Amino acid sequence: MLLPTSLPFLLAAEVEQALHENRPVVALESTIITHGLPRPVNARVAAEIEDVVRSQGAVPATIALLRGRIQVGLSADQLNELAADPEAIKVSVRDIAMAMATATTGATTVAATAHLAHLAGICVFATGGIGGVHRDARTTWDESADLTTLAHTPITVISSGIKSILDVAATLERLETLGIGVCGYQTRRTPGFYLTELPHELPTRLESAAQVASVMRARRLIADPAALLVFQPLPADRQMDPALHDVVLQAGLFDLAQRGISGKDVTPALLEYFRDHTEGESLRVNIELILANASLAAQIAAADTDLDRQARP
Ligand code: PSU
Ligand code: MN
Repeated sequence: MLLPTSLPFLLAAEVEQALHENRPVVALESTIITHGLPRPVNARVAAEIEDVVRSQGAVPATIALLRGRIQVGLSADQLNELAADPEAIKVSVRDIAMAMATATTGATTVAATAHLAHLAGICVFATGGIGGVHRDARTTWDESADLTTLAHTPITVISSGIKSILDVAATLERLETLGIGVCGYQTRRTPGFYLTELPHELPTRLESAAQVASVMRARRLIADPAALLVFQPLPADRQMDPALHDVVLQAGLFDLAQRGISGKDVTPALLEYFRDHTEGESLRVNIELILANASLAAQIAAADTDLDRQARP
């Protein structure tokens, strides 16, 4: 199934063929599987995400490092193995080479997935929520490497906006400073991951996958070096109860501070706190939004390859 190449990664045959034939491919991150969702539900969800991409006519390429080898596209067995592995580490861009050289198994964050997907020639990537500026960044300097990587990685990322656990206003400012493209999918309000909308306005609203593909094309023409973020909100009747959300968030931030949790453990610990204190609501919402994003990503990837085909004589 996997073909060895001279590239630093192994490309699943199906992914390689789709890229070669200019058919739609959607990259998927793996940290959400190992660190964002609990075992054993994570294995089922990882497979469902891939199924949704396929049902929309695109080829899924989940990215991870297996014993130090970068894999772009995992087999069902590899996906299950990764989901079940409690030792799998969270790999951001700076960790990729370390993991390669030490034969470590790790799951890639948004930053690392974006980097590797772009290296493999994949233009569209789906995730749950991107990282950003944490609420206490003024003292901790905790800002996700997702932001700096996306500033110089030309890929389109479909997510549910900025996680409400972050400093949303600061994250929007940083996205502007870093020149990262931001648009709401059929909305002008910032989606807040668990929540359908936050009060913050977005600079642009796009209406369709075809329109997103047109923006992608224009960005290529001007050699825009940054990513384009497409924020898709959950329907209002599917979001987490905002009152429950606010209570759990405050308690969770306090709990993390008490336990002295910092660095790369913050995001997984806060997501876990939500899971333990919302009776499954955060898990339901997390799963629904990632599936919705995978579906939209596949439609955008298809619109992008269509446009590309039309543009060629
Ligand atoms: N959103 C989720 N679940 C996750 C993440 C985001 O719903 O597990 C992961 C992504 O991989 C993202 C990372 O890149 O958290 C951000 O971590 P940090 O804040 O440490 O950069
Ligand atoms: Mn961090």
